[in-house]
Amino acid sequence: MNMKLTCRSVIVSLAALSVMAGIATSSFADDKITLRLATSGSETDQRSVAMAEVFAPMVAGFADYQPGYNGTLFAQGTELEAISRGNLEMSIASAQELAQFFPEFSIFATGYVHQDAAHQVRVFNHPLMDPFKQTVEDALGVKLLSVMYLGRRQVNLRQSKDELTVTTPADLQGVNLRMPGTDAWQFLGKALGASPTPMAFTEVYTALSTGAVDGQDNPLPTVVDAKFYEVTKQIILTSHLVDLNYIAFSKALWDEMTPEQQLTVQRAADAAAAVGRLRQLEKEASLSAFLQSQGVELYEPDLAAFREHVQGQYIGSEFAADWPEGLLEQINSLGN
Ligand code: KDO
Repeated sequence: MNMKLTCRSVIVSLAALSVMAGIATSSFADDKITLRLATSGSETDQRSVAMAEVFAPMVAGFADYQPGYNGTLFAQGTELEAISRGNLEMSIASAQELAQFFPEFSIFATGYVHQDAAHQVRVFNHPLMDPFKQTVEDALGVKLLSVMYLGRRQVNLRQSKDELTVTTPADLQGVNLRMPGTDAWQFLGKALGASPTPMAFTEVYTALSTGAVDGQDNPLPTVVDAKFYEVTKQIILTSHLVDLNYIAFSKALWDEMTPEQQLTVQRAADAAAAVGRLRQLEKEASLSAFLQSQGVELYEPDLAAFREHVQGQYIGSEFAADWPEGLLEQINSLGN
């Protein structure tokens, strides 16, 4: 993955591709298929923007892209079942949600495993991923098209650093940390040393503002996009999970499409994921100064202590028991 490509050069070349795709399929322009995408993310989140700016135009020759943001189409965590039942065509899914159906997916949601965005891409495109993709298609009727970069998750607290300084996981004992609702997320919250509270993403801002929770974890771009900085005072740069999402697509709909349409949808998903990844990385590298200007303190804890403690929690856990033999070593071998 040439991560040096600028967003503009990628979009310009993709626009040319979408024109060709449009020409190639203009004869089907009348019977367009509807592609509703459900996400709990906002319209301004970089994954949403990339889908609207890159994916939608590339498939416009035969498909009408209709995104539903902020959980308005389906509540967070219910999207995959909706696709499986034929009530939805696409979602921005997570390994943690897939782990609810297929426990072995928890390895892709394990703290301190993926090293960076490029590692995520190598893992998703490696043959080791094939049985995972096949299982999801066969058992759930969902096709995982591409991997999206969500970013390095950090611990974000209401308390100021003076009120609560976090150096090691022991300092998070008793902290009521909101985590998304699935078991894999709750386990990660405990592995960090905190007391996790399950809660949908769309409820987090209010819970932080009222003190219903002490904090949440998300990458810096999400903290800014969701305005969590308005109701929190510190960010501990744990980078405990280099997080990802998958562009999930209805397998039943995929099987009805022509090979040309399938190729265009696959290319559009890969292109949107690539543009979103570049933009998210750019944002992640540039937001600290803005957050500090908003009164949020950012600092690194004892990263070795966090890494050792979190990894120690997974070894021998119910989650690790579900991982295919040798898979963690394979994933690690694809790292830097
Ligand atoms: C969240 O709920 O904290 C999370 O970051 C989990 C992700 O898997 C993903 O669902 C994300 O929310 C949403 O896309 C909102 O950014």
